[in-house]
Amino acid sequence: MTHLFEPFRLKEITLRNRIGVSPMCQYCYEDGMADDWTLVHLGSRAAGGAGLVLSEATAVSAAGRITPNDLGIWSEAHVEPLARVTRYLKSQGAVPGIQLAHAGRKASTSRPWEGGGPLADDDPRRWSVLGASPIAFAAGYPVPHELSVTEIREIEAQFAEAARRALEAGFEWAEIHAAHGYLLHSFLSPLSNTRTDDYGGSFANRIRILVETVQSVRRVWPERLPLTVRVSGTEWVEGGWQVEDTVELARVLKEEGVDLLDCSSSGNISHAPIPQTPGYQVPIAEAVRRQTGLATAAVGLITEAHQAEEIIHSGQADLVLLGREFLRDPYWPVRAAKTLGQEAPVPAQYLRAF
Ligand code: FNR
Ligand code: 531
Repeated sequence: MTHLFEPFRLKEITLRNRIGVSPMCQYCYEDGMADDWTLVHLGSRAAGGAGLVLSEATAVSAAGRITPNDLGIWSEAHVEPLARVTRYLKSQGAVPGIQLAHAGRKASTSRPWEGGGPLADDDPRRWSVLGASPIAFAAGYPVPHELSVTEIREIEAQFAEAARRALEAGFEWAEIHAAHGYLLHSFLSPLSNTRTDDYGGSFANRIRILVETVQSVRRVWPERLPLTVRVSGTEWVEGGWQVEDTVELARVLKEEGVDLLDCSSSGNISHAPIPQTPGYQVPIAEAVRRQTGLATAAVGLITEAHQAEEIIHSGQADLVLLGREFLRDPYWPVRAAKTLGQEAPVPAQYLRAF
């Protein structure tokens, strides 16, 4: 048995292999409602053999969307359309996961194929953006409203409410999005958080909103189900969030009942140089796993079967998450199994094709 195709048990959930679909925004929804695209897009990757299928960033409030067309779970109406998807994912042997998100100061933008920047001042869909401090993400972006403590607590409660709905919708894995410059990440970094109250300044203060969000979600998310966090393990710039901070944060989150850290990077500093080499973020997952014992997921330019196998075999991470490669090939797990001489998770209907 290769390591990549060994099952992975976390709490009472067992993934059939170490391969996950990384969250990937589709920006094609009306009022946040999952639809046929969600079913086919995620469903085909479950049929293709992924062990874990993570939804795209799913907004915990309308204000927390990146674009007007984000997926959402801010109302009860969102539950059944999502439940239709989780039922199918489970029927194909995959574990359905949801990424709970709030875009913070990077909200109210257009879709990538419509330019991707802030919605124009005269765009009726535009809304005001929120953040740790009145510091715009980049030139041309709006200066966010600095959240009050009361508003911070309201957002923490929105994450918990979203987790409750996610449970209702049949998700078995919840990931809190604290990466890529969105709301929770923007509190972590001293480059985007210059607050002088209990949510800014010291490391303990800058991680407070994330810790409190984890605590509020953990109170509603069953102990038997994995609760994970995606972080940007480094911002790739001096004076920004560093891998050492991530290791320290991981120690705290492990104590708070987080079961795995999903280790991405960047997204908070618009001009930061990001390496584009195979597995460029794997060392972050490795550092966290080796120094804290917390399970980790590695993500970022993981495209080849032997590369993925080595990441798991060498103990750099417990899971590999694939983004773009899974867009190119929903059946990547089948091909990887064939490459590694492993029994392939081929749907019976397709057996003659592989
Ligand atoms: C992404 N990514 C992303 N990340 C995240 O945490 N939540 C999300 O909703 C999205 N959305 C998204 C959409 C699209 C179209 C792409 C290409 C990427 C980042 C993604 O999950 C992954 O971390 C990166 O793409 C790096 O992995 P790959 O693509 O090199 O395997
Ligand atoms: C791309 C991205 C990856 C890593 C760092 C910064 C940006 N993604 C991020 C996505 C939205 C689409 C672009 C999210 O995290 C929601």
